[in-house]
Amino acid sequence: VADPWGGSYMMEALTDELESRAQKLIREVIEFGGMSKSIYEGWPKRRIEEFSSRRQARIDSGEEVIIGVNKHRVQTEDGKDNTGEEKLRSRVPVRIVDTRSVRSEQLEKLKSVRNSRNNDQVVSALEQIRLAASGGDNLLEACVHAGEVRCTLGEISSAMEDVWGRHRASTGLVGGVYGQEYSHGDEVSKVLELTRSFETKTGRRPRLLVVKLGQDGHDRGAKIIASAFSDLGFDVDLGPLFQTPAEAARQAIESDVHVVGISSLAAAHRTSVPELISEVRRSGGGDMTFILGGVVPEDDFAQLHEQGVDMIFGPGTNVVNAAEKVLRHLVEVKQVAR
Ligand code: B12
Repeated sequence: VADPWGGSYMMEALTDELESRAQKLIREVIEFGGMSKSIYEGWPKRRIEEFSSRRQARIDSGEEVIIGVNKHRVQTEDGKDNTGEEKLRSRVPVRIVDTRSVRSEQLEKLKSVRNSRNNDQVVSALEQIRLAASGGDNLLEACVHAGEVRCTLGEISSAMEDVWGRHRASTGLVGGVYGQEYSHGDEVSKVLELTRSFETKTGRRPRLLVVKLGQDGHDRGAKIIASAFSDLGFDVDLGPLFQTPAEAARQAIESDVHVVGISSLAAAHRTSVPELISEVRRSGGGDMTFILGGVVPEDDFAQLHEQGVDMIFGPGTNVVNAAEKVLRHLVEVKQVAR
């Protein structure tokens, strides 16, 4: 059979729906003034963030079922649902990457590239990129030539940055989407009640800074957490992508937050998280709470806790439950609002 789905009403209906939804989005982009303009104004980014917050709320409220995540979860040996840290306890061996040795190996390679190339060719190739970027010449051709004479990616993009400047992504949050979409009001009301009582007792709302460190560009989870915690009554700051631990620590101290939430999906938590915590402590933020979310193997938990991480939340975390746990930790363990 060449096409087993040929003539299937279901398949035709699905492709028809896909096409009409895509056409709707294309019309919206055209009305906005084209794709370049929409990207510049942050329209696609906003739409993606709204969609991911809405979807997270539907998963957390159980309206959308994902087997193994919010239904029929793997059980612990004593028959309880595997949630939170328990959920991350895998029996699969994980490859440990030593980020410090990766960094020094990369620096060595960079040094040998720089020592073995013709510097005049490099200078001229980078100048050609600047010229192409400021005029209307073919930039791709200039970049290919720069690669051939062994310019590094950093040098190539810095040459363009000389002409165009550096893009700064906005870190604004989409507000209200998570709270609105979460249909079972009880859990949300309970957390809102806790945040209100926290504010009454301490004079301010619980304040959370969500950060992404190093080269980890997975920001969907961080943005969902920031938007949802904000809808749950927290005062939330979201750091920019690619912060160093020292930069994030400075932001935490300056914003005088109760909680620093690190979202890590690129396996650098073993070095970046302890660096951030010791930097915050060195700067006088000893009483802050540190929470970590994302892809963190179980084998690392004990060490991270020893280094000062208070709580770890893995993939599949229910955000309302997480917010409640964080609030209880602030009140019961840290005694912030007693
Ligand atoms: C989507 C995705 C991408 C997207 C990211 C888009 C974006 N803007 O976010 C793209 C395609 C760009 C991408 C790229 C890469 N990815 Co990727 N990616 C994923 C994927 C499939 C899903 C991540 C996600 O968004 N999940 C949905 C969100 C909502 O979940 P979450 O982040 O886990 O957040 C939840 C919890 O963890 C927790 N949480 C998270 N943060 C925080 C913070 C706080 C404070 C709290 C309380 C809770 C919390 O709450 C959230 C809600 O439940 C994962 C696999 C997976 N299933 O996790 C791989 C994964 C993270 N990627 C991986 C890799 C290797 C890469 C690349 C290096 C691939 C490559 N060779 O180029 C690049 C790296 C790019 C970069 N610079 O970082 C690996 C990382 C391996 C590791 N950590 O050891 C993973 C695990 C896949 C795998 N199994 O190998 N990726």
